[in-house]
Amino acid sequence: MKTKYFPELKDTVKYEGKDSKNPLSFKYYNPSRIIGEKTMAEHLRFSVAYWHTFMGTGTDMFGGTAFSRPWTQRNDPMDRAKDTMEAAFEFITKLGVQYYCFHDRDIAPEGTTFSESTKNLQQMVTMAKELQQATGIKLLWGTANLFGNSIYTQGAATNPDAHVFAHAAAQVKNAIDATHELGGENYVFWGGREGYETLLNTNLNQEQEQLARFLHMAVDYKKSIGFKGQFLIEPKPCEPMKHQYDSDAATTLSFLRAYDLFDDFKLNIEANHATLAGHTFEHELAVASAAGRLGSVDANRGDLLLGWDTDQFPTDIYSATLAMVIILKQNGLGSGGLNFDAKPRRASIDTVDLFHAHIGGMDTFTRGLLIAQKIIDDGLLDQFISTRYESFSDGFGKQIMAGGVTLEDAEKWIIDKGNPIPKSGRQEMLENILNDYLAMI
Ligand code: XLS
Ligand code: CA
Ligand code: CA
Repeated sequence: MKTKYFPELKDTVKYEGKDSKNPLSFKYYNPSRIIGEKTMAEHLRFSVAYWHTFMGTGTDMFGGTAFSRPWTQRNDPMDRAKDTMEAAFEFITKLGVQYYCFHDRDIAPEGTTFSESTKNLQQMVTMAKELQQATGIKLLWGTANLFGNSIYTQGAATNPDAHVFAHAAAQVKNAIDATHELGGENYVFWGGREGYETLLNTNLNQEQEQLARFLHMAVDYKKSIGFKGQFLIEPKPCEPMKHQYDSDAATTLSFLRAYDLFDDFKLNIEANHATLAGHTFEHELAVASAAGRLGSVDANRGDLLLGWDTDQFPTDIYSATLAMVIILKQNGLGSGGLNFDAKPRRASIDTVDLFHAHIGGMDTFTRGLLIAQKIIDDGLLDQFISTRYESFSDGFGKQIMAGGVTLEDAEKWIIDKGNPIPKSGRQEMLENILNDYLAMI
């Protein structure tokens, strides 16, 4: 195996079982092991995020570059892009992951003109295609960076200037082309700066109509070129804007319904965005899944004490278990996957930290998968929920759901039957059962 940028590992990361003391091994993730009807790799569909893992420099609000990677040493931006891509495929191969995700500007530097940026992107797509063929690594999704360039300061599709809208549309066209060319299985729209700072300069209706138009144009383009990947929208409530239009799953779903886009999009749910929105990760997954619209997941976590988008690697087995229950119940993520939109902390300066971070995230979700499968196989928790609602599958409850009951009928029925007797929700018992499952793996 080729070793240029990651000498800490001569070969791929191996499954060694939970008693292994080797920190560069998987304790739980064994890609070919069958769970239910699929292998672990097929269930989990892990993906590496190009921007954090290969472009990240550890920068924060108070300080610049904390890690200077060996693939970012050459002066020419295209040389750096090529070295970065070579490093990316070495890393992903060694990690044993099947997928990666990128923004257009991650893989190719922006040029001085639009055409030069397009040419750079096309050149890097050619290189990515060769490396994908050589390694078998696939593209989970592509996207366009519509937030970094200062022209997008006041939004891309929702910018008050049609000139900026046109630039964003042209950029998205090329990013879809790149994704299509590389066999990308999805294409993501994260709202970036699609939001507003102050109502004093904002026309809310106009901006949302612009956003809808933009997405319709993308759907039309997708169809015209025969791109079969799934379109995904990624909700986020704030950061960079104070108010974002796609603030959470429920808001995004009603936006899609209102603008006749529901059938063309699914959601990409990110854990850290869920908590920023004041929800749990599993709430956002459940809302998307209940609407038949859960398409993919950005598997990371925030820090509730910090309250910003810290994009940390997932380590919480409790949360991963609840997520995997939802994913298994909808029979998987289809063309989606679990993308580690996460970065090591600023003090984790070594390239080996990138392996530790991903290995931890992968084992966390694998444990979630194993526990979730057991919970579903046992059916205990499902049984509790169906019993809790059983009064609606029979008698008067059934008539209510069939639409055959009026308020007057309800009054008559209550006078006849008397007041309801409250029943316990048994939350603590259920939490204890869940903890018992967590301890079994
Ligand atoms: C930023 C988002 C972004 C999207 C892709 O907070 O998570 O990285 O996933 O543009
Ligand atoms: Ca994300
Ligand atoms: Ca994020």
